[in-house]
Amino acid sequence: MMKTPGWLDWYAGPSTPRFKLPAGSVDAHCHVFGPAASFPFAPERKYTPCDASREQLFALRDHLGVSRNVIVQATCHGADNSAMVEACRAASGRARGVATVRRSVTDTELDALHQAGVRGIRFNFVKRLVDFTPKDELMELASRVAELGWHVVIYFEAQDLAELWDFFTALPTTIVVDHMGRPDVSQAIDGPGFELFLRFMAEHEQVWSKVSCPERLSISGPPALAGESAPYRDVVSFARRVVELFPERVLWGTDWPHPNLKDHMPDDGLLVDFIPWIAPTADLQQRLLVDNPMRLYWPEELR
Ligand code: 0GY
Repeated sequence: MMKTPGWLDWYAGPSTPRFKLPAGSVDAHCHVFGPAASFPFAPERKYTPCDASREQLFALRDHLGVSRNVIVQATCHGADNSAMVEACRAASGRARGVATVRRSVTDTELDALHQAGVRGIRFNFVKRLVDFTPKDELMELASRVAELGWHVVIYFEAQDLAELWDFFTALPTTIVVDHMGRPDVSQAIDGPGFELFLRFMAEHEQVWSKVSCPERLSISGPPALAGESAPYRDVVSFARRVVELFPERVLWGTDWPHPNLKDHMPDDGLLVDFIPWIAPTADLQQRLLVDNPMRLYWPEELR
């Protein structure tokens, strides 16, 4: 299948991180793409990626020293969750999933997703990735999955938060924001955009955030060589602020295989080395990487 022109393949041979992840760490945001020959991409997709199989994801997991994955349905697979579900099944309890479902999904299908390890659904408001879905349809789906104890993952651009605020805060589930709501890191950290996001979290205890994707948000980019300075240094203060203000409601993930990046493909080892810059103490690291994702995705193991 023809990839989208200019599509960057994921970084083969990631470096070995210097930062040693705590035992039981979870990569709470990653994807699988196809392989297209077994799991065709959705006709309504906005991009055609490279293949990125579950075996390759599990190899990365082991290389980085991660214990578990949360595999998020990517828009290129639409509402056909098969590639993600089969990856969860193949992980033998070491993966959970976040699905995309439409209003037509049956209770039996939701139960089957739950059996496979799915614990959430994703609502995507990024216009370059998906067509618009009416909010009443999304609210209906949220109410249905609330009964299963699932949460809703939301992906949006910073400039759309004000308009979506009332809808988000009316959702009847825990809400997990992708990539800190995509702040503009060229703006001041105490500027109106990021202040609004911090207020969104401060005023709503059900809202969690992934402090992921520095490579997507950064303007400075990675260092030329992984060295003394922080990778993606212009994102550090933003992510660190979220971790320090809301240590019990943050998650971290690689976002492998990094869809739609135009400038560079990140070294996943460097993304692990970003963590101590944003979660500087062992206590913050333990919560970010282990305690929080376990509470959200594997609560039965904590009882
Ligand atoms: C991400 C980011 C992107 C893509 C998707 O589902 C997707 O297609 O989420 C993006 O292009 O910003 O989190 O993977």
